[in-house]
Amino acid sequence: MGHTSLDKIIALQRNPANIRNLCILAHVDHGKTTLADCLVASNGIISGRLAGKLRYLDSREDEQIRGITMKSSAISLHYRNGDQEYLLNLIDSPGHVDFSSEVSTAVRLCDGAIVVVDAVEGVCPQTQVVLRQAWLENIRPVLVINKIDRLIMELKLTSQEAYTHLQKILEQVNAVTGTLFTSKVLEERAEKEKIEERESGTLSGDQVYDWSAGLEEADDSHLYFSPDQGNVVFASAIDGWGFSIQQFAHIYSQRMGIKTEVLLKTLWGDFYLNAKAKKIMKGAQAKGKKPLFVQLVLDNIWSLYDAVVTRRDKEKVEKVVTSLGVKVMARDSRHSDPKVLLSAICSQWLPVSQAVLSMVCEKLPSPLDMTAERVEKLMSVGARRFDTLPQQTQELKRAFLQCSSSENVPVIIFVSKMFAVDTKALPQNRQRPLTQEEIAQRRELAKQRHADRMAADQRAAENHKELTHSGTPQEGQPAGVTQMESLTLKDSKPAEEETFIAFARVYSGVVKKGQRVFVLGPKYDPAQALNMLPEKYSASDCVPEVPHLSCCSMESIYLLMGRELEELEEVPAGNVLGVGGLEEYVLKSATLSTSPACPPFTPLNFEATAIVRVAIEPKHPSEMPKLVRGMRLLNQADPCAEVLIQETGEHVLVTAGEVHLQRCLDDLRDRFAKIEISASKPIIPFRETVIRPPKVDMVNEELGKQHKVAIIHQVSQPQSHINTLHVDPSGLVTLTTPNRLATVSVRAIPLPQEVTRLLEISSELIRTLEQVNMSLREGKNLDISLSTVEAITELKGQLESLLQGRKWRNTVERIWAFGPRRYGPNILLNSVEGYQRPSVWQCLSRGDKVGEAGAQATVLRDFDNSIVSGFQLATLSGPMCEEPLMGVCFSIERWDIQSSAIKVEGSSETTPQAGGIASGPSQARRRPDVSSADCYGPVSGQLIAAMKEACRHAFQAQPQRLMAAMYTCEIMATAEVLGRVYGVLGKREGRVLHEEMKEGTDMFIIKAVLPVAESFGFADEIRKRTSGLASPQLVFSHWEVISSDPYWVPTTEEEYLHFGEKADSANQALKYMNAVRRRKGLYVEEKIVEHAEKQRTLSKNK
Ligand SMILES: Nc1nc2c(ncn2[C@@H]2O[C@H](COP(=O)(O)OP(=O)(O)OP(=O)(O)O)[C@@H](O)[C@H]2O)c(=O)[nH]1
Ligand SMILES: [Mg+2]
Repeated sequence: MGHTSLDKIIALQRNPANIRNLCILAHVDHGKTTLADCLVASNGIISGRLAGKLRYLDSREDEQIRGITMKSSAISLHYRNGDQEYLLNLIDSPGHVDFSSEVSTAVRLCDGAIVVVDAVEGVCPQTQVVLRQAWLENIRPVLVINKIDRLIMELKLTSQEAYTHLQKILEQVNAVTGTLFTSKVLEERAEKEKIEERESGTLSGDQVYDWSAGLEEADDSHLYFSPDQGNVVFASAIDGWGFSIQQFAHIYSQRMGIKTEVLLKTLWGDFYLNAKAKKIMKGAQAKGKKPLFVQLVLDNIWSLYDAVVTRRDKEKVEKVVTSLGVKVMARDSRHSDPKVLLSAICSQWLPVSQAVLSMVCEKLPSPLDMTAERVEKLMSVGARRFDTLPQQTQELKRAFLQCSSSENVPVIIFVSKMFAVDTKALPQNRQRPLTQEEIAQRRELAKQRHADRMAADQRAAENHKELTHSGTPQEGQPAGVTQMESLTLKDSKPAEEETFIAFARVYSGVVKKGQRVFVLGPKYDPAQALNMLPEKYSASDCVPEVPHLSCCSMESIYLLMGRELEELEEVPAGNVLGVGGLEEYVLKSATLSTSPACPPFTPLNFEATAIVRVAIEPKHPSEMPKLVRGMRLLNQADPCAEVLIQETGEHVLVTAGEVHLQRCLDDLRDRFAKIEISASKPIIPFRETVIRPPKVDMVNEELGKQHKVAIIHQVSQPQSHINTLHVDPSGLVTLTTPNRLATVSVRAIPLPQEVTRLLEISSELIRTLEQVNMSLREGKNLDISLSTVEAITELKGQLESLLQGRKWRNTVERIWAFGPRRYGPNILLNSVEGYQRPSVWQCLSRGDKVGEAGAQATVLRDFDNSIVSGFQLATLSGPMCEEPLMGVCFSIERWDIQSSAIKVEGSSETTPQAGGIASGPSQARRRPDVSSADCYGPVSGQLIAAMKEACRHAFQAQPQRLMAAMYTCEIMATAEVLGRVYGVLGKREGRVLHEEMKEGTDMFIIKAVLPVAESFGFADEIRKRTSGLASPQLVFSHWEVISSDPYWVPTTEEEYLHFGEKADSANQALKYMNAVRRRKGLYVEEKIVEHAEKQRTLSKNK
């Protein structure tokens, strides 16, 4: 098949029923790009011989060198299936965890996905992740089990064993889908019940829950992968073959005279052929017969491999070739590598592109089949419910479902990422051969220009003459001016070498080149805008004053063809496209529309957490502006990388992992900044926490009671606070503001681990909660969805059940705030006697209990905010090395303000002083007069500082620990290299969680946790030590307390004996802490000269 022409593709774009937008998803190295090559080759874009070797869609140099894909890229293909012609917009995605954000950007634009699974490795961690992502975006998957050749050549399985193995893989994949489905059904059912419950009033107490209901009703058969459903292809992309059982059913129905439908049902499964009775019977396994699949399908392939590759049996091969009716070129059959001959035969006999593409056309939905459920999900952002959106917005749902390209529907586009291309490579800048007409036209133009120039010269000469004669300059101007203009035009042409193209899809309407559209930011609210804008407002009017809304014109639109772009005039609904000219308006993703009623789409689901940070600076300080510009471009070009300027002034780049980091640095150096840069060692994040006093010392000896007290007394009292700070032996810290008008007493308590974890995973929810509270305080009423309320109630319930016991009585009700940044994993607790503060859970008691809440009439005391701010500051950077705190509860036990302080502020007349009476006599005596308070500045500021200091001291009064970020890693390794993998893990403080053998292979899967701090170079080291046989995938998992105490000094006899006097050799926590302190320019307590005497003795002895 020749190269499909652009006109053909443009024609196909108009028929959404025959468009398939799909992506290829899989674990790293399972063969996505190789498969894509085969599909691309079927369109004649690359030669069939190179398919699988070229990896055409890996267009970056580093992708080719490393052999992994790093970005998703799209290509449009044409396919004829029977009498129908299809347009396939195919997106290849990366499988490496570091780039999983690229998968998110791809999945959003598609309706279906090809999930590729390696026949040897089976379901891997990333396979599960991509299945989940496809599920979350409601797109339909089909399965390709790739690398079947490895079962033959590497594992040397028999066809029967291979069949069992393939069955297992299918089971694994279906198990993942099953879990996703079950959880969804249960969730939906719970939701439905809750709504019913609300509608029908209260629930009767003794209702019986029937958990199985719902699962049985819901039809899930279409979800599972099964060859007889036609949604599974078995393939070897590298050898160019692949088949679904449909193909074999057709072949054998002709040959054996069995109906195709019968074969379709029986080719996969426990069926066998009874040759005598000429019947297909059930129960192959029980009777020890060969299943049909083995006999009719696998055996053929096995014998072909055997003849061509293993035995190189020329005669047999010739026989096969003639019986299959394929043509083999002489140079292929003579080639020294038998694989060449093999793929020449196979790719004609069972072309993989044919199998995969026909499956895609038949099984994946077209843009017209978009479900209402998916549309609602896309349109309802955050906590908002779809039915709370304005009427006009809800009407847009029809536009989505129709996917119409008529002139009167609004245009809706979603941009999922921005990518940079070399400006020279854009089609408008590309040089192309001219047609005869164009050449003629140009000739005419040149002639004209020449004539003009001659005339102008003549005129100028005359003018000159005139000038010298009469001295009037007017006449001479035009020529001079035009010259100037052409000069400035040339100069002002942007010298940008990178142009940003938006990776996008049209959901409704026709996109035209040069069209003006609204750019809707993620926080844009259509309800607000519709109120503010005049009716029938269009994007071509001037820029309106609506928050998060701007207008732009789409300067150029492109067809994405892998490495190349083709310029288009218009793109109808249902297609993937590239849009140029948005770089000023869109940072990473955006929604574009001609209708202001369109809501912004829900943000992409990113699976990866950006965790590796490096500080970057230019080699030559004068090149700073270039670096800043380069980093801005990089930020735009990468969906996951973050660029920020830290409080310290450093320029910091945050990436998902080591490989990602390397790619970002390369991009920065070679494309965006084009300067030499130097990057710091990765900045490893830590958290600071307190723990309950340990029961044993460092040599595992029981600690006595008096010892614990000793630890607490070690806390030194800094000079500046000598008069105002008091620490009591139980760890209660009391601090008075410098003007001695306010006093706070704070105690730090470690939170149970489960609570910390819960707070951590609920941070998004807590942020929503905080927003709701904020707007309640401002007297606004926010529409929050039922599910959000449920989620908050559930969080509260979970916290209550986790915080049990005397110490935590009523804690949950008394929570004052979360921190840092108001949603972090630390708690501020109100233990002030007599201070009834509105609870953070107040949004829950809204609605049904209005009267009750009103009756309680809890009000905030003055300066409540200062206490919260002080707590936020204290939790943002702790005293150990200024890293954020985690898992600490600060309980405020006393809080007094002298009434004069309030008068000074002049904020209120007479305030009820809850704790005022309790203020100590000493403070009362030293109470200064109003004028002297002034020199300390506003009370609120002093209180913030005092609160922060009090928290820090309270923190230091407890045993302090660092927390390290941990990766989980899954390593697949063969038995021979297992020992070495353990060696590397051990050296880097990794901990093996479990190890199991992968069924049917000699591979072990090791699951381990590893501190991020020790992970740099880990993957490389493992790969080197095992000669590439094992490669780990690191994913951020959680924070873990480092058990050693960084402040520990030996105190007992045994400890001296065990660790020596300095005892600084084994203290990992101290090492980490000092490294962080040094990086931040904080004071590090250490001796520089070590063992000086010893060295002298050594030299003397020589
Ligand atoms: N034996 C065998 N090897 C294959 C097959 N398909 C791909 N490979 C090899 O597997 C390796 C990875 O292939 P890619 O296509 O780059 O894998 P990928 O899934 O695109 O990898 P990422 O994009 O990095 O996630 C390459 O060395 C291919 O040659 C196959 O069918 N059989
Ligand atoms: Mg790839």
